[in-house]
Amino acid sequence: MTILAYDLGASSGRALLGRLTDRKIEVEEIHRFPNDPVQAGSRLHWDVLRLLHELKQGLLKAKHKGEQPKSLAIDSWAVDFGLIAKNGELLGNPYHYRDHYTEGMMEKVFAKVPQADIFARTGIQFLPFNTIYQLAALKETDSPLLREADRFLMIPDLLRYYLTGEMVNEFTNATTTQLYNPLQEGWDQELLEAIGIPEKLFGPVVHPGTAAGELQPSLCRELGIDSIPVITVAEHDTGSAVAAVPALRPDFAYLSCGTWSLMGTEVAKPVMTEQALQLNFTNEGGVNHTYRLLKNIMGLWILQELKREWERQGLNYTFPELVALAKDAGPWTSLVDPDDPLFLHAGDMSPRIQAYSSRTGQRQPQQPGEFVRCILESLALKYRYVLEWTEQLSGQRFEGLHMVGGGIQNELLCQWTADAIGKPVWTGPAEGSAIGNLAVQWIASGEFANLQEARRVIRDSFPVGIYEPVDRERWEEAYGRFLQLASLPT
Ligand code: LFR
Repeated sequence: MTILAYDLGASSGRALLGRLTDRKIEVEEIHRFPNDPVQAGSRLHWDVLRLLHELKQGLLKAKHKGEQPKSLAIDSWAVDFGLIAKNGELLGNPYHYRDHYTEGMMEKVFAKVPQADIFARTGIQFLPFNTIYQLAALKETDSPLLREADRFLMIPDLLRYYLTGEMVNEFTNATTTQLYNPLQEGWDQELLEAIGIPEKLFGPVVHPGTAAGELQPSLCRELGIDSIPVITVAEHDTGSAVAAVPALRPDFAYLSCGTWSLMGTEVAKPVMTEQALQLNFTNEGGVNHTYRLLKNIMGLWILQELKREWERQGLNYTFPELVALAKDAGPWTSLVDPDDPLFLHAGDMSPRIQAYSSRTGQRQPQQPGEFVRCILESLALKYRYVLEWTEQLSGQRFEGLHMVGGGIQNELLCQWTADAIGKPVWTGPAEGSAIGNLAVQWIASGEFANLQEARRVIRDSFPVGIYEPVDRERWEEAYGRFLQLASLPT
């Protein structure tokens, strides 16, 4: 039985066919496309209609292979959204969460609702680009988009709406808005009221694995295909990635590694303690009413931006070339906290890394290899920090760390992560989000009884890489220095 998964990341998207044969999953990537944000004047947008075009290309490619998928589902990055007018049309082009329009908005919202209160209602970490601050920014500027809006749809909700004509808000993404109350299991109406966002925009929330319509007849005619049922999965890509972690025990730690690094553990109930608030951990909704107690770490974004910066200077390196340069560069030139707000927005990263290094009394990296080494070592050390706090907050001890996502192709990072945490790292699958997307479609159709069974089949279907920690003393010493210069709460 063939099914179709669309996985949209912050820099590229893909369509994959999934097949289940003899309790083994096979995936075939049939379409891959860039997802380049577009700067238009002072605003940074997602090109959502181009994404819809690419979804259609995926359908055509499946058709040309003679496939008629039994179902399809979409997952993407979180927090971003489109607003729909009364006539059913999209108002404007969705903003990119790295746009500057939310700057200073967190503080303004806290003046209306205290920060601790927002956490007590939502359990969600404070990131300046959360949907709540984006909507508050639209409200503050009296945006015509918000004035005219009748419905709020997150990116996969919106694309699904284009495919099916039905508007449904999906749970895992809904939680990332910081407007969803997991204790009341619904949109937090008092919070919405306090920031002046009309409740009517928000529809009922459905969980992953729900039937959410069929391809519209007009679309089927346009492409010359038969209709396909559309399913909600964990439409937040991180939710899908964690669904694909091939862990056999319930108490496991994961690191979903891509543009972002998302590290944490799966919990049955959100951990909404004072300490979780202080450490800015989050509780994002997952499959089967689970929650992901995790923390966002800036991830490979800084490296992606360095690569683009050098490209602008005419220096074209591939990622493997950059990693090779890092390997050859001397260790510990400089360490940075990758989550310093300096690194959040697009732009030249090398002067920011140099500024951070000077500010903290370290030598400035000069050569590309030194910059890349600085970022990879710093990420590994930040992983150690977040893993230790995940243990504390969840009251668990992890024997190792599961790494999933495209970032596992960076073997140096996997090894250094093992070295930094002093525990084995188990890698795979690299296409975590897409495989988690497929798995939930198979749970919905009854092929898998539950998430545990899905994870067992994923484990049997994809090889797991193992990295054992080495060089412990040097990493311990570096960790001490890292904590000091990053001034992290310990
Ligand atoms: C990862 C991710 C993160 C979310 C960030 C922004 O792709 O979905 O989980 O915090 O993108 O949406």
